[in-house]
Amino acid sequence: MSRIVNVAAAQLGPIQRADSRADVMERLLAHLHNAHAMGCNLVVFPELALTTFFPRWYMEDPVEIDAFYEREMPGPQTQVLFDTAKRLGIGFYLGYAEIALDDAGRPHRFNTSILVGADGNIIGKYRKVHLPGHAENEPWRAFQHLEKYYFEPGDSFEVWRGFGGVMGMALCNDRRWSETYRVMGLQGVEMILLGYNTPVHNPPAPEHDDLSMFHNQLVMQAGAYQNGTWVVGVAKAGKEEGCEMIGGSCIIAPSGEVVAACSTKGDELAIARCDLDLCHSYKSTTFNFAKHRRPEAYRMIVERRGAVAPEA
Ligand code: CDV
Repeated sequence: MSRIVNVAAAQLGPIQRADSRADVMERLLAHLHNAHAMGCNLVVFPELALTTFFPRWYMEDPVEIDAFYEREMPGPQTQVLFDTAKRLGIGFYLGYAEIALDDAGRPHRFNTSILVGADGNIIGKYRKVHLPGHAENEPWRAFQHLEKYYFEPGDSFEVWRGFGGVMGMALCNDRRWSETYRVMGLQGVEMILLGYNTPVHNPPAPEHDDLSMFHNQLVMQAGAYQNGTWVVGVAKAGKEEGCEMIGGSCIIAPSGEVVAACSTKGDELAIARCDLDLCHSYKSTTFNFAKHRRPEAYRMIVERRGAVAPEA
């Protein structure tokens, strides 16, 4: 099987609250068609790609809240995406808000992504592990970030066989944590797909605002190089409901080099021909984990959560 994946980072411009699922679907379908016309076989959409980034508002009405979530995937409004992808023979990664019912019928809400193969079947599902922001209503902020209120955290980073290689998924804030990449690296990941919604302004640390694009690239390039994997990072960008979000969607090689990038803050494709065999020279030399890693020196990574400095 070919080890070349022609990938499109399918950046979206803003999705306003008044935009319907049908409006959004038209934009996703346009991306699928354009990517297919350019010879791509995998399209990567952003985090929460079907709606506006609703965790910026505190809501209490369950009907209002649940309107942002998908109860089934594919569902009545998303079936067309699966059908079109299958007809074109193109796979996709999609971020969305998920409601899942447990055995007792109780709802659980997750910030989720799926990987869909060129045959239209779901290869894997990932639920966001690192939920940033806060759980309480903090109305004094310019905008809120209530992911800890709206979602339960996922509990694992898995990888799946697909597209001729080993594929992994992550979502937004996950990209800032080296553990995200390393846990997948330890499972031989060759391409990590990652959607994000990142405001330029960081209310708890406005002194970081000027560095938001730098940090975006820094973490993804480091994660790619240190694990010898491709990384495809895709933004929902631009001014959404008054909140300015970074763009900077890009495709990063296992060398850590950016090989394709979006230049606008709107709907845009960045495409690259990704050879999964390029992972090998990093995974077998500098980052030959079996040869060079020393897990016995890393125990604190899993045993300790917060930092504890020695007493003065
Ligand atoms: N959607 C996110 O996870 N956004 C965070 C913001 C809050 C900083 C991010 O890490 O980009």
